[in-house]
Amino acid sequence: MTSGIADIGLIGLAVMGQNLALNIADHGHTIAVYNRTAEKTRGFIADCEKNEPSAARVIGTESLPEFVAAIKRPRKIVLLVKAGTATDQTIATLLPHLDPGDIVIDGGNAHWLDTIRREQELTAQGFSFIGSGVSGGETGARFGPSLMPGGSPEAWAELEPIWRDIAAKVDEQTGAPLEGAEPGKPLSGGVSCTAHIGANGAGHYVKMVHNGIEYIDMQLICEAYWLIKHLLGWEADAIGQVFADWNRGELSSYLIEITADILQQRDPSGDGFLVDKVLDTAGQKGTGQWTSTSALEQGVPANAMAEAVFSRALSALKDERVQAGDALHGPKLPIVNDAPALIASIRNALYCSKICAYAQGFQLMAEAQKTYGWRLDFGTIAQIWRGGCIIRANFLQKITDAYIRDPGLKNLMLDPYFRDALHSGQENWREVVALAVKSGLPVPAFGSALAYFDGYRSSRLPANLLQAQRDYFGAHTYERTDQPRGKFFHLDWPGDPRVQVEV
Ligand code: 2AM
Repeated sequence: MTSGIADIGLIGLAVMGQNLALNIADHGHTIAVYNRTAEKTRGFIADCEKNEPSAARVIGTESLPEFVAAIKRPRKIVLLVKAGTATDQTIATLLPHLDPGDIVIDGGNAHWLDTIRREQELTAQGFSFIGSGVSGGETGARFGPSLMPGGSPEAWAELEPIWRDIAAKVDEQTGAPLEGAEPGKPLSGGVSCTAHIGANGAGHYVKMVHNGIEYIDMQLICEAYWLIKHLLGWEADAIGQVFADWNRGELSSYLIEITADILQQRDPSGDGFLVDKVLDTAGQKGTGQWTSTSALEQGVPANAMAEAVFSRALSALKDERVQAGDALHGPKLPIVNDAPALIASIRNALYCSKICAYAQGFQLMAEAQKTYGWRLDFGTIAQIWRGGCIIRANFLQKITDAYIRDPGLKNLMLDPYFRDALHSGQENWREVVALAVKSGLPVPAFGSALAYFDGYRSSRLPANLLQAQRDYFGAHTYERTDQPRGKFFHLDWPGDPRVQVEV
């Protein structure tokens, strides 16, 4: 087959695909684009010609042979089609047009097991496959996403120059995201928010955990907002001011920043603030659920992450909750007089809970690398989340620092920086959770994060009783504290200890 002039190709011209294509073109790379429905390609090319400084580097194609012929070999072809069967269908129609050595890059939100399967299938046929997490939504895709590629090192070496160019950038010294890119004027300099994550599905797994962390980060912020609203009775804009203040300190992050904006937004179609009119039912697309399912399957205690998913599920039961609100009664709300003290306590509760939530996310990745045979670099993962993506935050630099201090760190909470933060914040954290419980205000994420902290630091837990129960009804055996690990015993309960047997 002929070799074309495009440096890379892209299939799937929905919003993410269009933005990523423009980002690639803005960085001086020629890109061929294709979409199943050709009208979309024509519309995109027409828009480009009208509005985009880099239009000359975007080649619209209307058939797969034309598309493939336009790309230099070995071809790099990015798929940004709907995750799931659409990806498999697209790959199936594309493969007959490719040559050995060509590289297919899936930039969708694929399930990592699908990515592992696809990588195996394509490799067996002489192609390469990279599953790359792309985080940052439309704006990220356009001006710098966080990119989490998984696949063979050889395939990554081919893709790396373009991926480094288009990724978000952070300041080399401070790790702060660089901003100010415009159409046709990409950023120059800075450290790119991309790195080879690992083999096959590693990139999509890490992207999924990013989303799971995003769920819990958002839920924690919502609980902080709810406590201030109900315990102090403040209007949304005043609470927005609290978040704006928090955004100047340790909590500084994209999600805190947008929360301050959202809370201060007036209703464009009526009185008051828009947030008070937004229906309290949260949607979800599934990556939070995948994260929690993966934690359950691997036995990783990521309880706060799961609570964030369950909280959305509970929120969706709006009609039931409205009925239950009449039927089931809680305590009266207390009057809190010392607003500054309460706000400072909630801030500490939020920060401590956030540390636990991230600790859970990193524990999950640590287990997954054993399960799937990856070697993940946690400091680098935190680093590439510093720019472009939804959970970008100063905090992530602290995580990178922690893994630089100790690459074998067992749990983030054990790092001196995070340990000190937990020690100094925990009194407030406990007060806030206790006050919420007494007031009947739900704080599932604050509470489960605290339970994780207390459980993790307990050298003994009541699982002694639990294991005895298991032995009682199911002869599941137990180990003894006064015998070496690995020796198992069974008792014919209820009975005399003398009939205990080693099994
Ligand atoms: P379309 O414009 O032809 O619908 C997001 O839905 C993107 O995925 C769109 O570009 C869409 O193409 C593409 N897509 C969805 N299902 C597809 C399929 N089965 N085959 C190819 N592309 C698909």
